[in-house]
Amino acid sequence: MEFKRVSVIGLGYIGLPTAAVIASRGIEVVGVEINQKAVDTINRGDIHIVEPDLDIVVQSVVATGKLKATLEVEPAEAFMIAVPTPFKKGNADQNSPDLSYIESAAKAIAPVLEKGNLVILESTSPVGATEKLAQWLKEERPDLSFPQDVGSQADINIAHCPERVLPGYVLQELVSNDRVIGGISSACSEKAKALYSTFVRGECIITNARTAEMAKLTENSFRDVNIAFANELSVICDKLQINVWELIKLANRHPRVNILTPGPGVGGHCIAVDPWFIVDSCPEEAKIIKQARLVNDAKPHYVVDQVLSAADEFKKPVIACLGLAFKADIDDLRESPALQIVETLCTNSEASLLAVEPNIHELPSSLAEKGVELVSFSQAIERANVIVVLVDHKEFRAADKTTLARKVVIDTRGIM
Ligand code: SAJ
Repeated sequence: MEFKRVSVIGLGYIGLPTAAVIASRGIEVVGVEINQKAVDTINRGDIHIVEPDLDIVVQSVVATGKLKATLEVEPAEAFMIAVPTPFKKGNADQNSPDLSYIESAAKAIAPVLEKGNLVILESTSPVGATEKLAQWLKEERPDLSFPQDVGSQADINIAHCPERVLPGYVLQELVSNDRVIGGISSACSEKAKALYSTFVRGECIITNARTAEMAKLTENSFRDVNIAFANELSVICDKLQINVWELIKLANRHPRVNILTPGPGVGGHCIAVDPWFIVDSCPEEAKIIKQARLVNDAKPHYVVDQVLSAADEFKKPVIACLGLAFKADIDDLRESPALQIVETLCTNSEASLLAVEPNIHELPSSLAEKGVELVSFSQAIERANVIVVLVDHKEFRAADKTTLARKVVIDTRGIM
């Protein structure tokens, strides 16, 4: 099965690297994006997102004409949908997935679909979303047949193949990770496997669409639950006056124990979102998964309380917050517990606030407007009496710890 022309719908953190990697294999790729600025940037050979080495790959495939970005969907043999699936923010303890971007993508693809085409849903999705995608396409194109069950043969092939790459390592992981491929029918799975085999060196494992959907949600929920365990331990240890980092190191010496690392909360666009898709489908059954979300979401508030009571000891408190990104060594501040903590401190404290974030040059307006200053590590240590470690960036890990001797240090990452 040869693919000459592939379309990727949504050129964001997953779609753009996927489009560029496929194009680098010599396949013509048409990337579809609703954001005109992103289209122009990509067609100039530049990128609008931060991911190591992606600029080099995009520049080269745009220069050779293998990748172009457009606003309008064009005919292709395969369509890969990589659009966001956020949740509709509800109450703090109930969030439902918003599939409207997938629905819009389906409506955009439908007019150009031809017999034999393959449509792949890459976006992280609740169980049943791939079947819904098939339904939306069918409503738009009653002239074509769509797969119903595992044994069916149809004009259009539909599969779910969730992305599983780690931000910061996307180009390596896109190629080296194993892929779970869940076709609505066996024929869909085989066709999708043929497409992924053009650029994936890991194994492509076939299952059905519902299992593939659940596999992705399970991976991120597994991590969320395990981080919640570590976060809960950190709060228990504070109360019992035990050093949680030493405790975890000791417990992890057991050959069958591997506790993750506590932190200021769980950020990013996946781990704090995906477990809710399982809770939304099975609210009565998903007890641990839901509780883990609540434990991790409560951690930033716990850190704020710790900082406020430390600052209370000073007449003129100066608080330095080390790190704003959602995890180490990246510049991504979106959905970051560190940012949430600094924003809350701005509102709840009279203290002067300093922020150190080696990966950005300018503070987000939510902090700049409230008088937070972006300073260097050494300036922060000199001026602050309370130091809060929020992200374990390499610069902080390498810092000379003796400079902190006379400070109150709240180390949410255990690096000091
Ligand atoms: N974190 C901790 N303690 C830990 C590990 C992580 O507090 O021991 C925090 C991080 O600081 C961060 C958050 O969890 O705030 C998430 O970071 P992460 O590195 O665990 O994951 P992401 O969100 O960058 O990427 C995840 C990955 N999923 C898994 O590792 C199971 C990635 O493979 C997925 O492709 C991605 O979600 C996604 O797109 O779903």
